[in-house]
Amino acid sequence: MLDKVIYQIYVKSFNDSNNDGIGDIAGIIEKLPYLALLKIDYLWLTPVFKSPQQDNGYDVSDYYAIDPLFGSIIDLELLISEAEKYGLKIMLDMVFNHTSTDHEWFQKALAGDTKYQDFYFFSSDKYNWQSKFGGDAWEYIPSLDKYYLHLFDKTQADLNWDNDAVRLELHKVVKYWISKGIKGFRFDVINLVSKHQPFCNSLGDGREQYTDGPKVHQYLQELNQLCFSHDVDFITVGELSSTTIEECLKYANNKHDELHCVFHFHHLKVDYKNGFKWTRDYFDFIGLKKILADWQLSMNENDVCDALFWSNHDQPRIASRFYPANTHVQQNMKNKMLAISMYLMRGISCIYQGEELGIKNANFSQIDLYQDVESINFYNSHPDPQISLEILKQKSRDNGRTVMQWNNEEYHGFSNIKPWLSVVECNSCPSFQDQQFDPDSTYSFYKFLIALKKECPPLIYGDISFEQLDHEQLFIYSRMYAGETYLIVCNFTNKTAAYQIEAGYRLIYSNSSNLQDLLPFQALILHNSTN
Ligand code: TEU
Ligand code: CA
Repeated sequence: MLDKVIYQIYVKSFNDSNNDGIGDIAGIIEKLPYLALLKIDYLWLTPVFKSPQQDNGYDVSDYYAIDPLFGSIIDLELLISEAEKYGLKIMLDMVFNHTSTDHEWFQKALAGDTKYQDFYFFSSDKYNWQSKFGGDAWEYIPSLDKYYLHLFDKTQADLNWDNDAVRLELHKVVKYWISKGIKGFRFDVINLVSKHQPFCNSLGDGREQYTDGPKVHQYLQELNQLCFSHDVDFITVGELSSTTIEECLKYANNKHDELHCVFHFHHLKVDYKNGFKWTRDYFDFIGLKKILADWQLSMNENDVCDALFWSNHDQPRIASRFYPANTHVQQNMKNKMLAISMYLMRGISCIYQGEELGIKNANFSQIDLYQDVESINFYNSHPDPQISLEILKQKSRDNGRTVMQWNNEEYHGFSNIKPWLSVVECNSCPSFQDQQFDPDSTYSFYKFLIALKKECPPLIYGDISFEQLDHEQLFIYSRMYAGETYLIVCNFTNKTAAYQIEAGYRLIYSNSSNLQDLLPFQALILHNSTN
């Protein structure tokens, strides 16, 4: 499993086959040759289920139906069978912490059906918890004189997993998609499903009342036992909000009786000043290294599989993050350095669409261009529109959601018409067309790196160790296996760093021909063998 590569497709923005401005399943089928060339193993599709799209599909109104925006069940079946011809397996994104308030269950609850009210959390009292998207997490329904819980948008009502009937329904959904040939799942915010009871007010924003709650491991073991295929190719990834290493060692334990691997986000909060997302121009490099080292070492020691990732649809683009590159050459080196620094660690590599092209942040200069509910809520709650726009340029989730840049046309070859979300505001945007045949491009490098890892057992199975965690510029780690060592040295900064290759090491790769110290964003892969 440690050798696998997952590629995340944000379906809405990948490829639009019928020119309505919205990416679709048939569009993914058209691009299977592109995906196969990258030599990835799994395609994780963000939710394609029926949804009012208040949170871009993370608000599901029918777990059995494909949203017509994306196509039909026939398209999905075709994708599964066509992908198989290329050796690619499909993973779906299951949003089980909540449903859309348009879901039949919630609608029945609203109409007064107490059976379905028990599918959610309805309460006569309200509590002071905050929604992750801003504002209160308990919403009042006058007709019932009750409040219901929504940890995200108010159209995303939290499901009551303590109700056996709810878990049974969710198991049915999982089994249905497995029967269609789905080979894995990503479970959205799965560590929030077990809430502490009885409810009470929080001293903070409420998160201690539901994060890694009392029965979460029991519920995941049950889901695993009753539903998961024992197919060796089957993969489950849990998305975990504000979790801990200790809990993750349980979620992804090596018996695999819960999940196979875990997404956790501490390393992507190192540019949150004082832990607060909506801030600018801050990057704690030493903090980043310590987080990566802590997690990697614990997971290595306990034989637990980590998910390695820099980006997803909730994150700004990694090419625009951390220290800025000053020239195109530096940007290209930075993209490669970031890929080396992350994907040669121990775990499943998870690449987000467009990362392999070095796509940058949206850089939208007007608020009307934003679509993301969280970004709009933030803007509306901030006193200074100019400052909040600048912050959105760095932190908005829409930065990661602009369309794939297939070519250099107005809409990047994504569609013939204006896409649902505006394209990146930039002068010369990196595109597949420009990079396809350029051996020095970010795209060519991703292909090289994926292939390199697959060929080198030490980079897959090797133990990991870290050096000089206090160094202000360099991130250094080694992977060791059967007498072989790979040493990875990355200059994370836009300044030259002093470094001398140690005796006995052979250079496997450098993203620059320079070997006198390390240029800005230079990275080395070195090898030493005692065999
Ligand atoms: O995200 C969970 C989550 O908590 C975040 O990454 C969230 O976007 C961040 O806290 C905001 O600052 C998952 C999905 O990936 C996201 O797209 C959904 O909006 C969310 O769950 C609700 O389903
Ligand atoms: Ca379309």
